[in-house]
Amino acid sequence: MNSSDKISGDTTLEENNSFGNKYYVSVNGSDNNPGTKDKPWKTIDHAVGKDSPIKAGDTVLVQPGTYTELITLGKSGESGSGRITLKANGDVTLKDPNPTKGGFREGVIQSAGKSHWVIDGFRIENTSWAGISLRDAEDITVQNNHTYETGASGIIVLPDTYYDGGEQEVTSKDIKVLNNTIERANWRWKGRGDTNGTQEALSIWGVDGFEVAGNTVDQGNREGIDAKTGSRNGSIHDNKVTGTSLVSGTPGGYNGGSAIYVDGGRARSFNIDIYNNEVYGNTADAISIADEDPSRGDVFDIRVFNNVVYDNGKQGVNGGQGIGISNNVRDVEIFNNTFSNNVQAITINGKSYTGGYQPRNITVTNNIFADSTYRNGFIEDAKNVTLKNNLFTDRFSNLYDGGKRTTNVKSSDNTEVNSIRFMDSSGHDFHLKSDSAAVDSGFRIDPDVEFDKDGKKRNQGKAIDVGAYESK
Ligand SMILES: [Ca+2]
Ligand SMILES: [Ca+2]
Ligand SMILES: [Ca+2]
Repeated sequence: MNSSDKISGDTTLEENNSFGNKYYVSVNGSDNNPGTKDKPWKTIDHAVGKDSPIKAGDTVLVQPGTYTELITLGKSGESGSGRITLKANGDVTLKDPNPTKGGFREGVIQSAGKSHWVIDGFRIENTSWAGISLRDAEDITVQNNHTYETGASGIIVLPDTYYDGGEQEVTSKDIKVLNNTIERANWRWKGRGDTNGTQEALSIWGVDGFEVAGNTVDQGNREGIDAKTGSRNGSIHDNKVTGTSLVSGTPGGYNGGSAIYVDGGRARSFNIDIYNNEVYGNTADAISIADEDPSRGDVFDIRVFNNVVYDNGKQGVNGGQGIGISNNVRDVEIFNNTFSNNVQAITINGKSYTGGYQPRNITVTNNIFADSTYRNGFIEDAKNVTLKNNLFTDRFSNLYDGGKRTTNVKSSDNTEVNSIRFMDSSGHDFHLKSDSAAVDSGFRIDPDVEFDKDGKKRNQGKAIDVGAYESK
């Protein structure tokens, strides 16, 4: 945990600079104009292009209307108050001039090697590839945008040219993606083998320092939020992710594809916090920590807490994990989450088709595993796993099923109850009734976690409560 303010549940949006020049774009403008309010420019691409007069600290205000153009950031701002803001000044819709052509890396707002920007408030729809695509980016905030039916990602940060793995693939840093709605991403992707609509709804690829917070990700064809390929020192918090993986994996659309995904890929990925998210109604898995390329770098130092994870997976069709940890992953803490009505609440399984070491040093504490439809959990090919002080319901009376090749799996002080006593389980209110066994039954408080999912102080009453919400 880098700072305590990360867990308050509040998302601080970047404000426009009060100084610097303001420039305007209007559908009735002309690119021969000076870009003033009375004589605005016509195209956004001109406003942000390399020949535009805008400079560090300036703001480009785009007046209401629909703009059909590709917008390429042609210059960089400076850090702090020198950032350049591109902002929708009302309802602004951006469209791809050619939504059936344009592939990998194209975004209706796009950049390569540019820094110090704020992109704020646009609706972007019907694109051939991404909505917003930032390559080799530094210190850029993307906030309050709404992407709809993008061919690939709604928002993606990625390397411009280097894809061979290792540190060289980590080419972006200090990226914030805040309070956006990513709706129907990967809309061109029809299923396995289809080369259209690659990547994920919200992709953080090779980024050192990121915050993905307050976003809604809804109805993507592939995965939801993915921090991958060397992404590190970041957080994914206070997002809602639902309806992902509508056709992911195929056949039938139901195999694989996580709503929130950490994938080490071709580089080391580490120091990532996943908290306060609501992950529900996804076709396949909810949260997965994995490494698709164990030959180059592993995944470590991951914390998953205060998440509410329910109604994920299709029983009999896929694993439907609330959270899954797989091979080449170590040092993961999973605590104070509420899982309900998933196919499986948790799996820790290093059985690998790609190599790497068994998942190890995994602690699972103070979680609620409720009403899993198949089983609470499964542990196989894992080392040093501690399950302590979790509360669960299970018609088979098992906290987890143990498979083969496990070493040092410790299970203690886990409690089975007939009912968790949620406030309204069928209405998806997983706060606790006062007589819930989860109240005051946590075994410690993490010194870095001051608040519950609602931002309410932890450690009220006699002790911290189990699950994502503190009752009293
Ligand atoms: Ca296009
Ligand atoms: Ca790797
Ligand atoms: Ca308490």
